[in-house]
Amino acid sequence: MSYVQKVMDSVIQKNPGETEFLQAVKEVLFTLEPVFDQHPEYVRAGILERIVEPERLIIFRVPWIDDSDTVQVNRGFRVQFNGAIGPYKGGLRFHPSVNASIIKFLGFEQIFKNSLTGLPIGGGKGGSDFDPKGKSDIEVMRFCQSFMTELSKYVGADIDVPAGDIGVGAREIGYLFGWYKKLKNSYEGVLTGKGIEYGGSLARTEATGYGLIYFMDELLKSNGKSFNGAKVVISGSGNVAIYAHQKVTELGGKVIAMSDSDGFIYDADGIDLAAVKKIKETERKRIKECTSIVGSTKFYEGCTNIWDIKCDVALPCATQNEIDIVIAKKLVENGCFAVGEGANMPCSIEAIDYFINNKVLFGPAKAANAGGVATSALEMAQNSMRYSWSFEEVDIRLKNIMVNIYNKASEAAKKYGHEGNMVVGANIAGFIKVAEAMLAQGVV
Ligand code: NDP
Ligand code: 2IT
Repeated sequence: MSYVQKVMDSVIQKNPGETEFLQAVKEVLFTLEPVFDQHPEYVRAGILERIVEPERLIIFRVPWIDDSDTVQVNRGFRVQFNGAIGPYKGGLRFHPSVNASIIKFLGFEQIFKNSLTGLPIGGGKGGSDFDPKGKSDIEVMRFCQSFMTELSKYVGADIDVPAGDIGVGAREIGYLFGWYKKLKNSYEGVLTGKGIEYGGSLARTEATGYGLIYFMDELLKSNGKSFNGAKVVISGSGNVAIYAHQKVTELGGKVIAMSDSDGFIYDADGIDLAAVKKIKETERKRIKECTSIVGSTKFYEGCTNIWDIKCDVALPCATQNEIDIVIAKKLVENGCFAVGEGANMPCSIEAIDYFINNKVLFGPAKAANAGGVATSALEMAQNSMRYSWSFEEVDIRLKNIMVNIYNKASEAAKKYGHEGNMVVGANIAGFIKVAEAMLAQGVV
């Protein structure tokens, strides 16, 4: 039995039923096999055995009172997965599906993604099964305050710096920041994704979507293709999806469909981004409402059917496991030549293998969506300096980071015998930096 298989078996045995976490570990581990042939010192130091075990997983009760004076209880999580190269860093997800498996898969992926950015940030993630949908602002505030009352014991600007993810945007970050400051009497960069007025970075809002397109543009250009004239389908209509749309359009592509968990909207003339922003960002309504603003836009129920639409480039930007092998086959059959993961783990392992075997240009999440956390690290840098850069300065840095990630992943793929395979390249490049840091720091 191979070394990697032995470690995988032990992870399966220690984390029963945690399907998302096991999927994320499996996807990484088997791509690392060539590394251990060249680096037996990693095996001797038990790097792999240590990296799959979170340094800490904190689970806590979050009680709060809703608008009808009823006590509600949610469950809060923070996983501090790996702190070898910097303070733990990663978003908070508020969604009813959140559990330990989901938080651990996200935290595990974050280790390698954060490493790829080239910036000093370790891997972490957190969240709650709280559902912000349909809650009043005051309910969201009460929940955030209760959540932070507990979380504040474990985070800090040099310890662990959370940010947004699904269900956590500027509103939630504001409430969380305000409560941390009150509890600790400390004005520090404990969270990123803050408002511009109180320490946020320009371009953080746009960063994940823009970064995805900068990465995919590099991948397309290196293979003689471009976004110019391409038909693009984007799932989701949240933070990542909206700014991916904006950048695709700037580069001459046409986004013909977007979705939320109810269904998708389609418009052959291109989805009107202003309408989506009004409905989703300003009014917090459902995507089907866009049809009342733009006559040519049609709504269809069922979010996974979005992948039946014929497109050149598919950008899953909603959630994990959106694209399975059946959908992957459909996309390839319809002529899709590139897939970029804006969401975390939106494609199953079988789907990824199918894309790669069929020469689809594939941008894996750890590389392709790293622009958000990279810009969070730039926010941390600006907070430390007590200074702020202009939008253009941050955007140029973001673009350089995404191009560097592309180059690092390409070089690692080539060096370890999988030229052109961005999955292998991103996993190996991300892993080696963390492995070297762990080796240097001894068994901790
Ligand atoms: P938002 O909450 O802003 O938007 C999420 C979007 O995805 C919504 O349209 C939502 O629809 C849809 N969605 C969420 N869960 C499901 C589900 N179970 N089934 C179908 N649709 C769903 O989140 P973000 O845009 O921030 O995050 C999207 C993805 O990108 C996530 O995978 C996240 O981890 C990843 N990501 C985010 C980064 C960031 O900086 N924000 C950075 C890197 C990755 P509905 O409103 O109906 O729930
Ligand atoms: O998945 C992710 O990289 C994020 N949700 C962003 C994390 C961050 O700290 O900005």
